[in-house]
Amino acid sequence: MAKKKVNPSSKENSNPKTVNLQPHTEDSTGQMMTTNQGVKINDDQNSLKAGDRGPTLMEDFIFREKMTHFDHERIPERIVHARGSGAHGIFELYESMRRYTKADFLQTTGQQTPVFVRFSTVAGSRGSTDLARDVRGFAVKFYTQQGNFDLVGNNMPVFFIQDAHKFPDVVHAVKPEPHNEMPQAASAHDTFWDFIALMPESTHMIMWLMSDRAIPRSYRMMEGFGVHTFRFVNDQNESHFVKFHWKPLLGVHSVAWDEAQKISGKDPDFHRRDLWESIEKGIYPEYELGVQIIPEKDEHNFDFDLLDPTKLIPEELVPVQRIGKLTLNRNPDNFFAETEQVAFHIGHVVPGIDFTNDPLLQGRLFSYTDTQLIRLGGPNFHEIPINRPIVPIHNNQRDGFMRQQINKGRVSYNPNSLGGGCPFQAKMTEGGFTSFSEKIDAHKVRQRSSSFFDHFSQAKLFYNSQSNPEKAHMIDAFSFELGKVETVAIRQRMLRILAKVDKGLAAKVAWNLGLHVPSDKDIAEPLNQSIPADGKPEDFQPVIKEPSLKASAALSMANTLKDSIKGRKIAILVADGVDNASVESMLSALSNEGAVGELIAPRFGLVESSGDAQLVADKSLLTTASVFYDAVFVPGGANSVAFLEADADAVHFLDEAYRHCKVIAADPDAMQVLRATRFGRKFPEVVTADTPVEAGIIVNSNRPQLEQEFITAVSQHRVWEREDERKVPA
Ligand code: HDD
Repeated sequence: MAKKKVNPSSKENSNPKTVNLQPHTEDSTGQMMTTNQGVKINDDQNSLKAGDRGPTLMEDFIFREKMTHFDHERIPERIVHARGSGAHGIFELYESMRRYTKADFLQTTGQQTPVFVRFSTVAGSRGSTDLARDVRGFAVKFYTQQGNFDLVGNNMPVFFIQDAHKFPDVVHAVKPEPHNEMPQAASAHDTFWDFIALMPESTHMIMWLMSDRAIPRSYRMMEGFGVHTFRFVNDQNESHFVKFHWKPLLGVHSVAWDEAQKISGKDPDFHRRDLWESIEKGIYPEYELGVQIIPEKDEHNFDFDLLDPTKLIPEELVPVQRIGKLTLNRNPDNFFAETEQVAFHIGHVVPGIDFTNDPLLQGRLFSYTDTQLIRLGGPNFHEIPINRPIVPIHNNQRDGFMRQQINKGRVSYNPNSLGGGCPFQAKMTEGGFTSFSEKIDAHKVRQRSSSFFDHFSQAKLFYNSQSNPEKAHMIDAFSFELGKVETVAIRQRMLRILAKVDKGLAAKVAWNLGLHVPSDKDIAEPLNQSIPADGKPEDFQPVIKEPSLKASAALSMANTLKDSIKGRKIAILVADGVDNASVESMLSALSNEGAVGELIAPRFGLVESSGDAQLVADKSLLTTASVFYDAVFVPGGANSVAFLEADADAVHFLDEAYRHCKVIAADPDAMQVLRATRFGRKFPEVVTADTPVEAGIIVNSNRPQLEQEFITAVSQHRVWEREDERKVPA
């Protein structure tokens, strides 16, 4: 196996996990082809035959080896989160957490820990679209000096169910229906909403799932959450409760639903490509790690249960402290070896981090190892390079399929005298893991605490916290999803649940579905829901209460960071005769802000500019579409403008960008291209610096002003208010 050459002074080599992966990394550059036994291969074109037209010989070990390996290439995909994309990176601590935890990687300011991150959708298969309306996984493996710590979170801070016992049910309900395996990567079907309408505890999560959070613009622009309440334990054995957050430095942004559906067809790898290309270009995705810390004594001070994973702690009640930064700076060398074989487990913790009795968390502690056993084929999956810790492993576990480690000596038990008692157990002071000694004195029961029965107050809090455009998107999302449900009774049941969150929301969805708005009497009726066989429905009804907060700013994407266009993609529509100076000036203004401008021409090849310079088209109108860009610029140049104005694809490009609320800028002499669109028919023919056209439409004869206004407008992400009046049928 040829080792990949590493420059000893390179950044790659300073990452301990990259160094740890090196002995397992192969690079065939300049090498001869061999069998898996290392025998050089002379002919990789033909099998061995009895005569050139005769049968293949059994003896052909080269053919047999090649074919057998190929026949066994596939492994089972993950039961959930099958579709994912990974990246390597570094976590750097800003602020020591020593007061709260003895976790080594959270002790010293400036300390760096290598990480591998996998983002995913939940419901779809491995080859499904990135743009499904779905939860996104955000799983981080920290390779710490005390062993691996996995923070296996999502981009939503709550979950569908309160008890892991219901996980197979919610997953069966959302996956394609078992009789006909439809639909793929979509929750818009009967079985999902049948289950949800019978599970009021899902209501809060459903609000998140029907919000724009479920259709992120990029993995770089979404939050992450550990969801459960965990524990930090310090070296005095004192415990604090902790919630983990990831806050993207580019803010939290989404695409429009119509855009998502189109991207799904035109580039189902959209998020994967965005992550890959950003890292290749050095525009590294960055997220700050936030913690909400709650002293043990405050456990019961909230109007919800800290152990209930359908609840979040509003940031107004417990602020999020940002304690470090995650930077993703290296793409994997091999998708299968790294992204597919990485095995996360919520039970991979290090001293200083511990669990709580959240019943969802407790059940997850079983499921993750169990699933790797079938998916990765046996108990040695921790030896797969991407899963290995950067510290050595010493224990008495032995053998099993695909064992890699060669354990020396005759001893594989403890206690022993023949091995000098090795490997030793580590004292607490030596970093030995000890579970937090929480006192438990209880009856063994299959029950749920009544403190888990408030299913609507935080769903209301979430809805009330949304901006008007966000609320409108949620109404559309519910209407779309329930509109795809064929069983009318399920739609009706769901409307009753929505009415308990917000009557206006229920009324608007009911209108779109052509159904009656649930009456007050309907709303007051006990809910039909899942209960144990001997349970009385009245004992299981949700507690109806108002949220203690009216709204929480952190829950709305409208309040997110909007100060940068770093990593944004801007389309520049050009044709022969385009004003070269305008294009160059815009490209450099964008690049100074870390954004990427792409020239889109009617066809590939060279574009002759008005200044006789030749530009190279990055994309042609045939191979790309407005849905891949955050904004559009139309430069001047008489011939280019005349061509684009008459080109249906160029006009459609602009109309669609407008429909998806994107910022559009143009040189004043390109005004006629805008006037050829559906939205620009009434725009003035002449625009100067003093005549604003419309929000999000930037035309200005003062060039520096035009660029500045464009950059500021793009940093605002979208002009959602434009949706109030749907002018364009795109
Ligand atoms: Fe899970 C994968 C996140 C509840 C059982 N889960 C998986 C992944 C993420 C999450 C991000 C993909 C990891 C990767 O990229 O390889 N899961 C969550 C979150 C949950 C949650 C944030 C609720 C707070 N999960 C959950 C429950 C169970 C599971 C309640 C079962 C009791 N999850 C699994 C699994 C998976 C998984 C079946 C499939 C593949 C894998 O583990 O490695 O074990």
